[in-house]
Amino acid sequence: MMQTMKPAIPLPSADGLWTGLCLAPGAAPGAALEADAEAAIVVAQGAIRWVGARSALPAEFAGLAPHDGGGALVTPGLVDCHTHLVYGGQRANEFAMRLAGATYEEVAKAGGGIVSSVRATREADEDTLFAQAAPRLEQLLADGVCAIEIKSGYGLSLEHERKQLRVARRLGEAYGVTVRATFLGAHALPPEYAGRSGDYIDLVCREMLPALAAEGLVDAVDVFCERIAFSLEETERVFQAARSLGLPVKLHAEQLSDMGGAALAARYGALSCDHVEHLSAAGIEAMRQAGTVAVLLPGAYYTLRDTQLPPIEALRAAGVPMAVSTDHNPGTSPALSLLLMVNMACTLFRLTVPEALAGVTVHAARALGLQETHGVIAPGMPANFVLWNVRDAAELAYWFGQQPVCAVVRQGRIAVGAAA
Ligand code: DI6
Ligand code: FE
Repeated sequence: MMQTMKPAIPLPSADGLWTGLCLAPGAAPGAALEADAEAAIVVAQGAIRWVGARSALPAEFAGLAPHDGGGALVTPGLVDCHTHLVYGGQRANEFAMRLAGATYEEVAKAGGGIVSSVRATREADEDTLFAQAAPRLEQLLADGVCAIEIKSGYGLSLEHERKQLRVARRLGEAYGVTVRATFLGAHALPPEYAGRSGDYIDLVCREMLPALAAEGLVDAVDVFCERIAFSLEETERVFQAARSLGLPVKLHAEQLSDMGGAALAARYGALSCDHVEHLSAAGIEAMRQAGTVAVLLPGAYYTLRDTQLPPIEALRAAGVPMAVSTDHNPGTSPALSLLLMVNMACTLFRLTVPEALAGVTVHAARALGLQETHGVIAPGMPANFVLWNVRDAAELAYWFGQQPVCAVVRQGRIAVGAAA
């Protein structure tokens, strides 16, 4: 089979002593050091061994191979916790339709929308899908992303969903990046099941999900619960199938209307409820109790020129963790910069800078069930961190269209930049 992946050039190891660092607020919660104190990170065998004030560095690490950070600001590797990165084609034509006044729902009803990406995805073979997704992944990685979720949902049959999920796995291997593959078979009704959504949900629950899970292709299960997609009852059937296989769930919830999806998802211990523009007070309370993360997707809000803001103030007051993600997809969020989403989360949704940065690190990791390994810089975790060419963490939210990365350590390797 033709392999369209990049040649495997081994990246340099990040093992050694990193100095000349300034830790961003919240980057290393366990490390006690004063603001502006020089920080150091020890990486051994690809994992964080120690992090703290350089002045407190244990003598045993002093002689390790040096990496000079040159005063860079350091954050944990970013986590993009909601993407639909693997699909065939693109949908710029719909952008034009919407500019002419059509709504997302009208475009979908006119045969465009998700179903048009389904057509293009079914027509593409695995290598083609890989080759189309790879440059998009490279864009996200250049922004400091070290872990990413990739959903299926443009195949809508066992064969084509498998193809998407296999590409997601291959991308993770080829680029040395943590990939969580989420099965979103219940994303849209495939045309061959028109008028028979119950039968399609049967197929999802009885055939597609068990087969793909048995092949090790599924880390979590998602559903698009919406008027133009699947009902609350159908969503619950998929959740039951996931539960019987021991798989965690998440939900596209209350994006276009309040379906009560968040409360249902919380009852199933969902990792996250995503979009949540129309989330109710009852939904927030259910998420709080279940420890479910609210994933905010400003790229989709912006693209759809939505005016219904997610209930940020109420989520904040309830202490529901808020993550921020690109929702990269060809219809409603063709976004390829997680840092731009940080800017938009602040500007459009009025998150504070620390909230937005937590949203693409610690809370995003939790939205994927990766809180033990990603989202903060802590001893024992794989080495994933980013050196930024800025003095102040607020600059990460303030600039837009800029790429202030100076180095990325991903999975213990220097993936971007070569800090000496
Ligand atoms: N919500 C979204 O934002 C994407 N899917 C979903 O359920 C949109 C997918 C598309 O339009 O292709
Ligand atoms: Fe989405």
